[in-house]
Amino acid sequence: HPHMVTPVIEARSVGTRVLRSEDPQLLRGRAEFIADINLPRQLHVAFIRSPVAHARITHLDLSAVRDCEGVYLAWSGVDVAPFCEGLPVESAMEGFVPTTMPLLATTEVLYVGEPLAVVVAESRYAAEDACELVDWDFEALPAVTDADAAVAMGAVANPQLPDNVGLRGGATFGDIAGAFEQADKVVQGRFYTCRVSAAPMETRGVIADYDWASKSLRLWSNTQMPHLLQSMISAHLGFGEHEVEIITPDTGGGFGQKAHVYPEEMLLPLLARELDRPVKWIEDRRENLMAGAHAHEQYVDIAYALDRDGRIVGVRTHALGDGGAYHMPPWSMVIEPWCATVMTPTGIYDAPAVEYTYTAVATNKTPVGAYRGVGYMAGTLARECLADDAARALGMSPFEFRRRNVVSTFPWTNPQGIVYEEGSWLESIDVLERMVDYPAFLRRQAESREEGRYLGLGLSFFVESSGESTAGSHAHGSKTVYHDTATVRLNPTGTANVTIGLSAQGQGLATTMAQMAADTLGIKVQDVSVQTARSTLHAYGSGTIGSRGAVIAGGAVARAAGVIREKVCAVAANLLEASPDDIEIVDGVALVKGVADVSVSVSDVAASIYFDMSAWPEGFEPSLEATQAYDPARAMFSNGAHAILVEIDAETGFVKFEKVYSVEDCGTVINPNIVEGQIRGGVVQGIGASVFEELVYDASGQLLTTTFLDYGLPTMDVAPPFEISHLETRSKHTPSGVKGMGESGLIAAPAAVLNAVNDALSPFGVVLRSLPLTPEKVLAAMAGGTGM
Ligand code: MCN
Ligand code: SMO
Repeated sequence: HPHMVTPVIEARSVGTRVLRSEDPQLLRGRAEFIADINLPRQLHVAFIRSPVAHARITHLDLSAVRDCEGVYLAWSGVDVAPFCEGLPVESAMEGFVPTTMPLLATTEVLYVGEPLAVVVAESRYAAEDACELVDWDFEALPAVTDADAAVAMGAVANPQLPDNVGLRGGATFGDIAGAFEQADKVVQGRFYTCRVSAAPMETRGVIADYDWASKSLRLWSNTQMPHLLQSMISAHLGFGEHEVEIITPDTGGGFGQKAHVYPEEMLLPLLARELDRPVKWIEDRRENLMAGAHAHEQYVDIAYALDRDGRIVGVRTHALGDGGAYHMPPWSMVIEPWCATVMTPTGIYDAPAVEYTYTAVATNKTPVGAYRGVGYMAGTLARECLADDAARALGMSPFEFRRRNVVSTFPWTNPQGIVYEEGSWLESIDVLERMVDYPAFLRRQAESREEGRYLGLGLSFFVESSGESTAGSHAHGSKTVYHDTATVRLNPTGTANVTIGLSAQGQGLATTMAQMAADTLGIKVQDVSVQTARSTLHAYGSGTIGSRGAVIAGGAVARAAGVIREKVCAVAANLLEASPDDIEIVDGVALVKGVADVSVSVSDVAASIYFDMSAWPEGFEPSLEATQAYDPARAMFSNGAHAILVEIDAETGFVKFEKVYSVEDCGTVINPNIVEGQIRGGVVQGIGASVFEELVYDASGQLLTTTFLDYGLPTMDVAPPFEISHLETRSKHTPSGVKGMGESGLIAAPAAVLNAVNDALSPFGVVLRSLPLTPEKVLAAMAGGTGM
């Protein structure tokens, strides 16, 4: 996109710790989440969900439900099918086997929690009570409950995927066979990332309101992808796209789980139209743990061929993902194993040959979707934990092994042909080693072992493909095209309103986009108000995913503000009798460069553009509102590392977190407070996914963890203190040199945790490779001396 000229910004608020403009509402309880919204005449929705993992529906009678007091409607899959066959997931990837997820199951249920029927009543109580009266019968079918069983084909999980395979693929780059034949040493391992939930603080929710007179549908959803939802509703339910408005209120976290289109979001518009009443559904926590997209579950088998000097000469990796019962719209069950292999095999290492394969299989469990750094987490875990295994095998420090293999000259093209334009990969090793004071740690570790205390330090280095864009997607061999806009309006008083096409779930986009706009316009950040995509009627967006907000929304804001800035300069030049090229704007004042006392305020310029034609230069077009799109020309990679210090309680096997050291390089940091908050939150989610969290199924496919008593989220009492260093290798391709970083914490922390635990366990001669690192597992390793 060479035509996408972006203005050069003189940073004034970018890089400073501007306080989040979002927080006053959030902290004072004045935010408006979807559950807070109530429409006149609204009715309430509850779902009847499958209690079994896999069965044929032999009998389903809703008449008692319908007869229940306060019930307005009850529908089964048979009632819904004429309106919509379901949510199809297709892909241009060769060999991809599509599925269609019904809005309500019709003939078979494929996982516990799958929606079977929907009930609308005057209250949620009435709806839930009525759900109890369903009269049903099932004929049990064999349940496929893990990926290995799916491959073994003892039973079929979903008749739409007769081989249990959603997609199988792979590729080889360089002489991989030669690398392994000639290797001095081969290290390898099978790593397992357990099934978890993003568990956002706020569960999902939908409100639909249809007006038959104007044929307009308003749909409130706390989705990360409002425009995709609008398109899906139009394509699959027959509403006019121009007659659908998606409204995203304040949202309490999405983390990828809300980056999908769900059956519930498709059903509520149909119900509102049918009943001519607004309908509301707020997911409860049990539903969220059962039916919100699950995440992560996969095995990664990885091997390094090493030469005599400890250099990686080949990487072989295979990921086997447990995708659950359907492709999760729109990303499919493939993204988790695909990202774990295609996006991560080389990391920061100069490996000349790569081979990967990936397989996504169906099981009778909740569909797996996106969760912060989807697939990157498993791929990074495998690669970085194998790096520590290799260092141990070579008798080398883990820093030294990485220094020996790191790429240090840029641009670097990896064996897959992906170009990395810049990075502080070597520097991040040096900085992290200094931060942890490695020699001092080794002394402390040795001393404490003598007292029967087991300390461990684990490292993890990452490269995050951020600023997800058309170019980034194409570089990785997927064909997604992204489109995002922002609108900037300068008001007569010289303040600005900005609208972006991305909805926000807590990332602080309103604050950081105000910083981008303020610096481009040359005004104070307090004079900019940002509206994130609360309504699809305004700016357009492809979704708050793939750590793209800073780069993409930031780029669109800078471009739109750049258009306005030029107009301000043109009028200021006219008023000051200077050339527009000689005008600069500093702190809300337009000056003639090099002339001290010739100036006019931006507010006076803005007022005259609105109200005083005499100020305009010849042929001036007086709009002070601009909409621009942005999609960067190149794939964008940020990088960094974490070192995590743990101590294992030898009595209980409990992993205690003493300290996290983080190095982050996301180019120019727009707001250090926000970036550091993203690191802390992401790393603590990574600690959760490595030690505390697991969605557990029994052998019959029953989900056992449906409350926060059974599903262990990390809380403040396990969150350790952080020390964070910023490196700033600017991108040449984005306004201000910004790169994204919103997923890095969760991408990289689990590898550091596993490496730390294995470092602590090294006196026992065991290596663990399977998450979560529960006290039972750690104690068994200490007692038995075998790895698992
Ligand atoms: N930022 C910055 N300087 C940079 C890069 C980023 O100040 N050089 C700021 C951004 O302006 C933004 C935040 O850091 O305010 C994250 O930016 P970015 O990396 O661009 O990520 P996105 O804005 O696209 O957010 C999405 C990303 C993803 S994909 C997931 S998943 C995730 C994450 O952000 N979900 C979150 N962080 C989350 N944080 C919260 N609180 N809630 C979620 O649901
Ligand atoms: S998992 Mo983030 O929404 O890309």
